[in-house]
Amino acid sequence: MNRARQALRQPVAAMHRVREAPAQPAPAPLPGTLAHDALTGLSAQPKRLPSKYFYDTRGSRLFEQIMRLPGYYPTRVEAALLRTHAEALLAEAAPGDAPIELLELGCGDGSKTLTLCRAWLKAGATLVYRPMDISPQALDRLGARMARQLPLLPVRPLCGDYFQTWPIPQAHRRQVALFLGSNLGNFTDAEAHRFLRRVRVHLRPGDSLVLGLDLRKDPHTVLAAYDDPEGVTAAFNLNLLTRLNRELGMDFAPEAFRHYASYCPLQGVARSYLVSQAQQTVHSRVLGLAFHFEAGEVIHTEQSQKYERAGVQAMVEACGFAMGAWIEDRALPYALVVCRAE
Ligand code: AVI
Repeated sequence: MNRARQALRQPVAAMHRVREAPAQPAPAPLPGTLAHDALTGLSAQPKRLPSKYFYDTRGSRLFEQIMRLPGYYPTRVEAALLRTHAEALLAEAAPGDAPIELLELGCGDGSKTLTLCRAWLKAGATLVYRPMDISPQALDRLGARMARQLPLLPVRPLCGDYFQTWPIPQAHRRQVALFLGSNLGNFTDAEAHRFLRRVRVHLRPGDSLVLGLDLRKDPHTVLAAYDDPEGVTAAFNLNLLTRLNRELGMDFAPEAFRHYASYCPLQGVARSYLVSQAQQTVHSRVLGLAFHFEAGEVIHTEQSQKYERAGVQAMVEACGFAMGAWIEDRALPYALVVCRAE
């Protein structure tokens, strides 16, 4: 039931989180679960929800649509860089002719990597492609596509958490890890450092990590990427509430919230929010709790960091890498960065 309209007629809750009276007290959710993160995030001031929960089945489809939007430049620009600079990337990330184990952290639909692998095979590299993803369905789809479009490429997927499934390095092979799509930018600074350090621990000297990173540019261009007139990013953001309704027995009325995107050119951060359109109280059957929203109150749902070269160099060096090649699109600033494990 839509509590937004009902809440307008109720007295303002004194607290932002109210314990309901369940038949049985709800058990404390385990850290790292949606229940735990929603409980913590919706009890915080300001409220927040982690962006990793965007990607349920519908959210993943909406993200595929976002990547095709005219205003969402990162996917297009990165694909063009990989296509144009594939050979330079090979020489920088995997010099010499040792066989390469190409690990892709988060596999997507594989279209960009397909182009890269095709060019590397053509340049004479010996290559095994190891897409890593939490979703077995995504890996199956990708495997089928690769088999159809590049049958000469050996593909050996790894399903699960990157760091738990990371393959043991073999003496004669060089590992090259790919972390594309400016996915690093969705982490906080501390999370990005922790992630890079963990990658570094798994690589040996001579191995490398290739990052695709969105860079600072005209703020209007960045903002347009997160606030499309087609409304796809809004639907993607609001889908988070539908997911909470389904998985935590919540009664969010998505139409009582509105997508809001901002970009701070000083910090180089795009942020997305859901803004409560009325004073309302939302309940969770699973958590046995109610959460109060003032009209205009926001849930912070995503941040997308836009980088600059000096900051990237400091970050990768602090995490045990040496910065190698920096391949940049100057028209719509975006970079492929080779980070060498030394
Ligand atoms: C996956 N990630 C890098 C995208 C980004 O640009 O931050 C997710 C996204 N959110 C809204 N549009 C795209």
